[in-house]
Amino acid sequence: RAIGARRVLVLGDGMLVETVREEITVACARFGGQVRHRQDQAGERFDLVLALTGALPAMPTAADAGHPFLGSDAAIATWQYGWRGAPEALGGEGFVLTRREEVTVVLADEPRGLLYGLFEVVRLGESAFGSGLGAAIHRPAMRLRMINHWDNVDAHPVMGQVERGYAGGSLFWQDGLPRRDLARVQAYGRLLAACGINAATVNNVNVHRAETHLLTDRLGEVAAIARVLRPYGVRVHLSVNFAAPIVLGALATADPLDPAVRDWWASATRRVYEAIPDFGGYVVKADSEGQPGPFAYGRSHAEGADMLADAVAPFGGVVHWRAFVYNHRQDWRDRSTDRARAAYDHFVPLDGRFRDNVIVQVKHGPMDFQVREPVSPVIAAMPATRVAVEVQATQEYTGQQRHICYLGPLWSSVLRFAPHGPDGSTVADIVAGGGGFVAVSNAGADHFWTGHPLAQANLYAAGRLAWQPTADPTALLDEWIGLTFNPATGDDAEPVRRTLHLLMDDSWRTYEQYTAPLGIGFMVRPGHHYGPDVDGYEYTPWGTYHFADRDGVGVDRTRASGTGFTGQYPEPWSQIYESLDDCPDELLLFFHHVGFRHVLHNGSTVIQHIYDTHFAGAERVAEMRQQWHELDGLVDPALFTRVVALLEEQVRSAEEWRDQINTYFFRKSGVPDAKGRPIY
Ligand code: GCW
Repeated sequence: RAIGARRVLVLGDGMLVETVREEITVACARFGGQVRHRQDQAGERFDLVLALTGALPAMPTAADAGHPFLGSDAAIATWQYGWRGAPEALGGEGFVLTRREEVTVVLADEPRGLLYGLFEVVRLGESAFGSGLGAAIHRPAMRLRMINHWDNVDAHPVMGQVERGYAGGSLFWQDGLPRRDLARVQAYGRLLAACGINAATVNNVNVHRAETHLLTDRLGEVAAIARVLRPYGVRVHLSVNFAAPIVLGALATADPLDPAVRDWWASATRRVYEAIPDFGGYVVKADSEGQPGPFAYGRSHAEGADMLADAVAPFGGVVHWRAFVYNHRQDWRDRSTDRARAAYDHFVPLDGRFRDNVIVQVKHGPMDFQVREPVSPVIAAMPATRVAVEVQATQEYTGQQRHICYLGPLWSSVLRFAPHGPDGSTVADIVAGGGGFVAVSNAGADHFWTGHPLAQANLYAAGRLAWQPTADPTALLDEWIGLTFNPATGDDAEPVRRTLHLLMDDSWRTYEQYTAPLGIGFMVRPGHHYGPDVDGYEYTPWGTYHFADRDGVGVDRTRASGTGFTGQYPEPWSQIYESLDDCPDELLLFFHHVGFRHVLHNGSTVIQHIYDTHFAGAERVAEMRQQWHELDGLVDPALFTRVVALLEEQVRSAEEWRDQINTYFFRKSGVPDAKGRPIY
């Protein structure tokens, strides 16, 4: 409404400028405003001007004083040249937002910048038109802000249409066929642009048979999606099967050094670019959880990645090569294998051997998207390689979009982490210089996009943090609330805002409280990963995670007596994590095996902390259910009812976690709860 009720001038040409025009035209048609493509009458005034700098008059001269420029004479132009003369270029996606003589102005050098400027004005709402708006240059910290879909073409017999999807199926495919109506994909492109995301893979990193064909004979399906996302500045990338030359090309090998294999990829890639000229590149999960890779040919991951990098290089493409490589056929009796070590052990020796257009894509923690993990040591250990950090918006291990779990604070803590200590660069600095930020998508065909309507905030925060990693995650949540629960749609804004902050601000920590304690991770049911099962993985080939016995719990990852994982960190963290005294409480059991009566920095014993947090966490969820009920009648009834049902499940599940974890540790330790609460 803030824009749609106003007089707007849009200056410039290009597909994305057309998108901006279209957005404003629709808003104006709804709320009575007007949109113009040029100034028809001298002196005509506007409330909002969005202009490409190249579409502005050349130099403001005396003659321009009378020029009907933007309805506010040549002031803006003069000012604009002030910016342009400045050393800071706006870049391909940046924009200037300011207010001059009662006109709100967005200027960008490129159409993408104008699109992001539009969404910034949308975010600001009425305050974009108030005198308090200061001039500012906005530029994304990261060039690549990517979403990875784990969507399958054929519904997988175990994983379904979307691997780890909790949002009602794929936006792109259903039962082996592309969705015919791409209107939803178009709306998704708009949503992504509004969050600041500019790249997306559309298919699962586990590339099964049907999906392998997206590279060749089913490429048209990808091109159709790319066509729909393009006007929103979102480039499409594809997850590919490393064995594609065998599966699709009838070659006997996929050896990356074999000339026939290289030729095969070169010509397949050429055809991809013929169909999708702005194609982003490939994402590869190789030698990981059963996916094929270069190891089969005695080649390194650098040799594998570089071969694909050479294929996309002539077209400006990149290869995202995932560092999620570990032995998933371990023997639990073998105490020397530590899954946490694997990515570093495989990749750090290859630093400097990857082409410039290879991005090593690293999960934010050394394990697998647990509710609490240290930051992966790989991120700081490959200075000669472009590194991207990967987070999981889809809530595989954080409540599967049945639980409220706002992940902004978790991702923010990762991005702010300074691997070399407080004076060194942060994770955000490192990835901004190379590979950027990747989030596994939590969106699907669900009416509310994300299954749990409040999980939308995670998608939003992912994009916004990639744009501005220093942003306060609570402030981003506030933006999302403002954009989603809008008085224009009848929602009563203030109580909704208050209650949603109560429910969501600390929901990640609440989830942590009632699930796996003190950084230990997992304890989920094997396979689907929902709900508690303390020993579920303990004796499986996937890794052993907690080592609880009658005396204590935790994994000794020290150099002194454990797996040596602490040695993968630079100082000061290497020392901090190694030391039982210095290791932060929340990661204690990730790094150390301690007795149940070990005293934490917070003064509690490990066992009492487990009891206390589990009672507190489950109690908090019951309170959250109450608080949500206060919004009855204040938000869309369908959304209200959906969240009511999900909170019922969250309460049930939190109690189940509480009781299983508490009972397990009571039985192991024999130590009763100091407060005598029920344990079974
Ligand atoms: O978290 C694990 C998931 C797998 C996933 C894998 C990965 C796509 O359980 O479902 O596979 O990580 O990231 O490759």
